[in-house]
Amino acid sequence: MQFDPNSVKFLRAIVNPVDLRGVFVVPSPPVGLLMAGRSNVGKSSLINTILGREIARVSKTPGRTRDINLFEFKLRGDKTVINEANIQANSKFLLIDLPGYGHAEVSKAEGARWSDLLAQLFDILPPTMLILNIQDARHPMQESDRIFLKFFKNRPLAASLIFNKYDKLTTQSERARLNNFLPQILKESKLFRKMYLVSAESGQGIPELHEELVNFLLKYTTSR
Ligand SMILES: Nc1nc2c(ncn2[C@@H]2O[C@H](COP(=O)(O)OP(=O)(O)OP(=O)(O)O)[C@@H](O)[C@H]2O)c(=O)[nH]1
Ligand SMILES: [Mg+2]
Repeated sequence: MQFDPNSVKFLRAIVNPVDLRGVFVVPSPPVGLLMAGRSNVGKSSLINTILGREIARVSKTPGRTRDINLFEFKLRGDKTVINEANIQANSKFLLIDLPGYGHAEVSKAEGARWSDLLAQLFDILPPTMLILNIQDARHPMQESDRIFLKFFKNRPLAASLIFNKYDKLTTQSERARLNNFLPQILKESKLFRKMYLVSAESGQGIPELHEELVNFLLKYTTSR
């Protein structure tokens, strides 16, 4: 199974976090992916790479994605294999692009708005949504990342950590530095089921990530 680029649709932008209730507090909660990370780490770029379609706005100016953007997509099955997964192929999945956090020029009011949004979001986020924390491979686990992780630390939610812009680690010693740090991150946070080293730009590491995402999505559609 793969992501079906032709099925990708922008649904809407949410400005008021209260409107999240209409998305999650429903009889059949959505199955999907939630992208969160510091400003400019490449969340929107990764969405486009994962979905195979230029749908999320990419920008050189940090803090570009200000609203909560909702997208819909489907998976596409291998037509030669008639199995349960193919039957599920018509299911619609949800992808959420959260505004970036940790932006240096954020005002106090904006910071408070962000905390309020996260508190409300993690109060109602169902376990059928996989949290993808995107970090910059050059700057792992910044203070704002640690603050973000605290919001869902004690909740029964699944999360994976994605280091994007891996292509920017051009020397062996830079790559070794990050790799040596990974076990410590896993141990320290105990939140992540998996970690990925990827580049939205070069496509490096994306097939492995695809596989986990598809498995997660199918697990929840087939068990319904
Ligand atoms: N070299 C490299 N550049 C990348 C990669 N992913 C994203 N970029 C660049 O990083 C910048 C920010 O990308 P976005 O996808 O807009 O980042 P974002 O996390 O959505 O940013 P906000 O919406 O502002 O929080 C753009 O100039 C992208 O082209 C990558 O894997 N490698
Ligand atoms: Mg963005």
